[in-house]
Amino acid sequence: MVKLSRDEITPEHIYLNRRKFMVGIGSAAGALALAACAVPGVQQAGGIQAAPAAPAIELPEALANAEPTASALTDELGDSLNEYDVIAGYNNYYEFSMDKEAVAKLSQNFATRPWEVKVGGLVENPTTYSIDDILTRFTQEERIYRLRCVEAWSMVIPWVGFPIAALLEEVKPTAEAKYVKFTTVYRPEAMPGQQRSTLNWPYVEGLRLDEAMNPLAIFATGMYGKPLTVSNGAPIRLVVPWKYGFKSIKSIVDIELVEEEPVSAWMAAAAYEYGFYANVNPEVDHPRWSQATERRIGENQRRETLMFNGYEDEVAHLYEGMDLSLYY
Ligand SMILES: Nc1nc2c(c(=O)[nH]1)N[C@H]1C(S)=C(S)[C@@H](COP(=O)(O)O)O[C@H]1N2
Ligand SMILES: [Mo]
Repeated sequence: MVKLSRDEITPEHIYLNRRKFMVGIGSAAGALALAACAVPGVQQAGGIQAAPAAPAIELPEALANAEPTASALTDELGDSLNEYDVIAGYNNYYEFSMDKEAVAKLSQNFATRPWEVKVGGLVENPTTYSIDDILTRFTQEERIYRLRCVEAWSMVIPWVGFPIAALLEEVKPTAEAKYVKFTTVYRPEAMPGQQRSTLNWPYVEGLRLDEAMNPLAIFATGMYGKPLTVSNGAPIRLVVPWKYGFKSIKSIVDIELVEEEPVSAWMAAAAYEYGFYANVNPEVDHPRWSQATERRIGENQRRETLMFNGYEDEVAHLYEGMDLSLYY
């Protein structure tokens, strides 16, 4: 059981194991790709910067027992990373349990191999990928992001993954495609929560195509330099850091490009409380609680919630002309 104390604020067991972070060859193409995808914290004054190059990370399953590793102790705002055990042991994953501290144990024997992800709908190249295809085909890199749950708690997590855009560029959405719909695996015999009607299973989420193409939106396949735990959504989940955590759907098996706005599992359950956009916004309260502040796991004091969870510079342009108070 995870107990949160002040002692756990500092992640002591971060190993800056540079050998595992193979710095990619500094090709012009690599540098351009990095410049185009403005990772917060990476200064880009005056055009292309030589360093840091996006480090490629390999995630063989054998790394499941490795020490957690991360390239930094904090995010770009200076906030400490949460500890590996806390991130892996305090989860929202209703397919297993509504008790955040019960998910890790209940999910530990869930099989994530073999695993296929089917990508179809309004695309030129419908493709079914095996998870091992995905791990080798798309360059995996570290992204340290804040995760802000709609329940007003948050963490800082060093994910490993790759941009959604990289996968969409391979399957080539057609001109009619406006949204991306993501679906979680349906396996009620192995997911006890799916035997109850808390939500309409399987869990579904969606993004507008331009949101999905934003460089901050990733598929995560790892965390702290290791493969994802089942509790964190193994083998592949979404991470959309400027939106409430429920948008970041776990254990994805189906991706469909569609014309109409998808109805997410949470919209079907309570559209008034959990809208399609669900951008982190301290000024728009949940009908039942304030969103102005949050509890960072491991801290005692509440802290102020940031507009778009602190990623305003990267994503505000996506919502120009929209009345944000209407898009919970
Ligand atoms: N399939 C599925 N995905 C899900 C959820 C879920 O219950 N089922 N919970 C969401 C919520 S509410 C949050 S806050 C994040 C939590 O991610 P974490 O447990 O990796 O921190 O996962 C999201 N993705
Ligand atoms: Mo959440």
